[in-house]
Amino acid sequence: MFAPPLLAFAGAALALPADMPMSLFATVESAPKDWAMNGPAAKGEIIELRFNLAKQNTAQFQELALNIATPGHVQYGKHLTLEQINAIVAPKSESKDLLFEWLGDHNLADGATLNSRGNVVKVNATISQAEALLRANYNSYTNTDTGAKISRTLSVHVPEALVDHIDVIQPTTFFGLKRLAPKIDNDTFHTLAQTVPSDLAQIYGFGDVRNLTSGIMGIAGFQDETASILGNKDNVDHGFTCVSVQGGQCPTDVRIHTDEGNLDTQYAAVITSEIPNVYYSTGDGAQDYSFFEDLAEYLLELDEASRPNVLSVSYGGPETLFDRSLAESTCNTFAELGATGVSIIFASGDSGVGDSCNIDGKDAYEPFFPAGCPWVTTVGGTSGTSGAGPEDVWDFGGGGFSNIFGRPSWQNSTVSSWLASNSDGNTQYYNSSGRAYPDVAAGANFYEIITLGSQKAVSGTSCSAPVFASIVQLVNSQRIDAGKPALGFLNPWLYSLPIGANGLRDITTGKITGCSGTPISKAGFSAVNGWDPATGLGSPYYPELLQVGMVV
Ligand SMILES: *[C@@H]1O[C@H](CO)[C@@H](O)[C@H](O)[C@H]1NC(C)=O
Ligand SMILES: *[C@@H]1O[C@H](CO)[C@@H](O)[C@H](O)[C@H]1NC(C)=O
Ligand SMILES: *[C@@H]1O[C@H](CO)[C@@H](O)[C@H](O)[C@H]1NC(C)=O
Ligand SMILES: *[C@@H]1O[C@H](CO)[C@@H](O)[C@H](O)[C@H]1NC(C)=O
Ligand SMILES: *[C@@H]1O[C@H](CO)[C@@H](O)[C@H](O)[C@H]1NC(C)=O
Ligand SMILES: [Ca+2]
Repeated sequence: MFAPPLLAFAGAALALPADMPMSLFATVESAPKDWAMNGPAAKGEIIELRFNLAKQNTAQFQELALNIATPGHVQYGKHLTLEQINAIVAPKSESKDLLFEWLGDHNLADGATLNSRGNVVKVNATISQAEALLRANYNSYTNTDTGAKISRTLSVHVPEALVDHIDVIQPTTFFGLKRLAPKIDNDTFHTLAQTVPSDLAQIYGFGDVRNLTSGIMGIAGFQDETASILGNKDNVDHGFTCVSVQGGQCPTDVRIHTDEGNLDTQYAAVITSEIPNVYYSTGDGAQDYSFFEDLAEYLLELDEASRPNVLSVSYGGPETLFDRSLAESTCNTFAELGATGVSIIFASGDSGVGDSCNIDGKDAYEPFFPAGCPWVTTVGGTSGTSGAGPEDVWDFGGGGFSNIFGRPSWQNSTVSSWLASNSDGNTQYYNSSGRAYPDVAAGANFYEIITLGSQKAVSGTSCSAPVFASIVQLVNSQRIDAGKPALGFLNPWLYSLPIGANGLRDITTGKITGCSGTPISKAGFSAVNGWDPATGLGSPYYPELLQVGMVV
């Protein structure tokens, strides 16, 4: 980070009038229901304000990113460097200049920093300064579950002249991403059959994978989920490298008890074996609202050889909880990371079609984010992986339609066909024009893991994501050995494969549920022949996926 030279030349061209009109930039009606208001925030409290400058040419960039991911296109596989991406999307220098001028009017320009990409400005301000700058009223809130305390405002303003120059201002109206890791249930370890690595090897066909060492398998960790370097019992010796991003914790002891980190790293290691695994333990930063985007920005800044080929992420939360501008900005950053050649894999969530199933006072299915971002590959859950299968739907796997992101072209005909024959009804409860997910599925039920040195079983699409991601990494490592580029953003390719063969096995029985205790009856989506919003295109079958993955 560096402080930019301060606008020596900016005065005449850009001057913001002292009495400049202010425009409403963002507002929410109230705090989310688990945040109780305590009264005004302390005027002297310091918060780190973050401004994402507006990127340029987003549509043009996304068309290019799509071409790069579309088999048969002349640009397929021609991944971009960060410099090439910046050349298209970097904010106008006028945007930065205007922002610094505005900050300067409030004596905040001197301490402000610009990241090396030139799109994020941060500055520490007192609550009084932030309130004057943003014409805001910060109150102090306490989370009723965790006791966490934060200061937020229900509305934020910017000078009219700056509205189009800024994409995101936080922390303002967004209450943060806390407690969004999918639930991991301990389940009944002693009475039910567990899914163990050898089951997955048999069902997904990766049992006799040869010794691969090329490429990097990436696993994301957030919210203080550290991971033990003690492997699964079938894989005791195989570990990972932990990289601390933004102050995230790396294990100092092999006996770490966080389940999510252990699950993700243990199953990635079991499947990818000698391929280097990197666990990106990502801290919250000054506030806790932007860690998905922060990790994506971190990975973009790496040189190509140190970037992972796949990033497995088993975290997310209801789309309604996210600030819309931040969700859009994060999803756009995922598009950039995909265009550099990284396959981003997210868990679809563990609440079926939703928990509270109420959006803005209306009964509705509750889609998940980032599961509903069109630039990631979203993995739903299956059952039946303990033993030899067959797989059916894991009842709680997340599935649905985004209310923020529209249906992307690569799933248009697939989802249109499903809509035309959909027999689940309840169409008034979801937005069928939104990006539909999941894209694929993998086992979510009763995975045996090692935590604190002993076995336990966990369930969730937190299991599914690292398994699908690791199988994609196996293909990537062999592509790299063959001198081919990694697969990058997967979806246009996956949706172009004939359904039910060529690497993905159609799941046709079972139904995801959700909305229990709400007025919506028979909520859920059934698995049917072909794509469905319970299991997507189906679960991976490695030998076939490798075959088609090597010739694309
Ligand atoms: C804000 O203050 C914190 C705590 O001193 C520091 O870690 C952070 O780097 C500061 N941010 C900026 C933009 O100066
Ligand atoms: C799972 O087990 C741990 C430790 O055994 C316990 O602290 C935790 O509350 C349990 N979680 C659930 C959802 O039962
Ligand atoms: C796999 O290859 C690596 C690097 O060549 C080697 O260190 C390792 O021992 C091999 N593992 C097995 C199981 O053959
Ligand atoms: C439905 O989804 C579209 C995006 O496809 C969005 O523009 C629209 O606002 C959504 N409608 C509702 C009611 O959320
Ligand atoms: C999406 O698919 C439908 C049905 O196949 C078709 O009518 C429509 O033109 C397609 N839209 C786009 C943007 O391709
Ligand atoms: Ca199906």
